[in-house]
Amino acid sequence: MTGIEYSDFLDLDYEPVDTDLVCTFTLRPGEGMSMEDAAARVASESSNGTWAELQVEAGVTELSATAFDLSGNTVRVAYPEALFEPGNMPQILSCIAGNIMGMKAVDSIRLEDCEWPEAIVEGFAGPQFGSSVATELLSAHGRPVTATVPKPKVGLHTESHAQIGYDAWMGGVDLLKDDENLTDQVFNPFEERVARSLELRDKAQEETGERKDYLVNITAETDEMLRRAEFVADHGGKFVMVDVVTAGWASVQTVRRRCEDLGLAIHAHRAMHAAFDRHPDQGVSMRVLAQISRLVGVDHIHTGTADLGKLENEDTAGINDWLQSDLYGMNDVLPVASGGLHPGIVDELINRLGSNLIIQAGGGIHGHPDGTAAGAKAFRQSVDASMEGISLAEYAETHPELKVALDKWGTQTPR
Ligand code: CAP
Ligand code: MG
Repeated sequence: MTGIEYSDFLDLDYEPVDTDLVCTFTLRPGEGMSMEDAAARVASESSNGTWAELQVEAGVTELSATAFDLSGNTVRVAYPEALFEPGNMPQILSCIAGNIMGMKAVDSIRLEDCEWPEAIVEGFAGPQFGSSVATELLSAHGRPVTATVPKPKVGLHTESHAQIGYDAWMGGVDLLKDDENLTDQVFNPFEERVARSLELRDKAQEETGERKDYLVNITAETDEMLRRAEFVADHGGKFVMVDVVTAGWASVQTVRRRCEDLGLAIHAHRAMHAAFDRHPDQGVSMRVLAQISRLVGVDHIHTGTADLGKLENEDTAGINDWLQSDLYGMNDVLPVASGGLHPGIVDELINRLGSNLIIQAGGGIHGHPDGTAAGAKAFRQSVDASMEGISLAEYAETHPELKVALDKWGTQTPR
């Protein structure tokens, strides 16, 4: 037997090994604590220690985490891979973002970043399609995919909702998307909406010669999500959408498995992410939420608009780079820019984020003075102009829908 106490979890000179999961935390020590004291308690509580000194069997200490690389309010913690159950995201998060988030030893703590070792990555399915949806499932060759969410968010009846989808597809948008809080309500029942929208999608595909599709929000209790995914596949849809934070990571893993059988791509909406990532001192960063999303296997995820939209953003470009970087051969994730976008800021958005992207607009299409069909045209025109390297103002001279949009919204970022 050997004793373990807090000081055993701190080794400022520790050099992580390839098999460690390394997490970067920002923390503010509790009253009367040094950074070293607080960091050691974080490593202890998130691996195999507790407040009391313990006598443990030989071998147990091999599972201990080590706090190291302390600088200002930042510390890195290395976790040995044997601490984790392969493929179990809730278990991993109960370690690295669990009790430590509320311990008195820290006034605040935020999980900023993770460096994932190969063995942990291999335990997860990862995205089935990732960026390849743009050309494998849609006709977006060499340009961003475009998407639209009907507004108002909820309240539209099935026929009007589907008709808005049709108008948007006809105007040049690739994807119709359900809003995050539209699932199966009385005013717009799930099955009717899916059946009718996919019928109109087929019509729009025939009429435009472009592949079109529908991001169907299946968010619900897990078994019900699986049933809804099957319904989408049975009706010829190729995409489902899940509110991944509110639904929970374990349920996304289950949905991912079924979507492989069904050949469906998963669009991740991140509603509620800001409860974790908005406070700069506390919680879990969007970067880490995006990493988790890639591991559990979503194909697209909302990552913000690089400060061009209506919502607060955290380092959209850096997160997108991570989503598209190499991760032991795991597929990438196609990032989604959304929230307050309209034609007048699309060129700058592409400038900041590149074109391997889904660009999504609700109000910026349906709020067009001449309605959805014109709004969709204006939106697509703004994408085409940006890809051709022509200024929006110049393109608008020969594209009246874009001109009307620019006259209305200019190049302002809405609030
Ligand atoms: C956008 C949106 C999306 C947000 C989500 C909305 O509508 O449908 O849910 O983009 O935020 O409900 O606000 P608008 P994020 O185009 O009308 O703004 O993408 O940052 O996760
Ligand atoms: Mg929405």
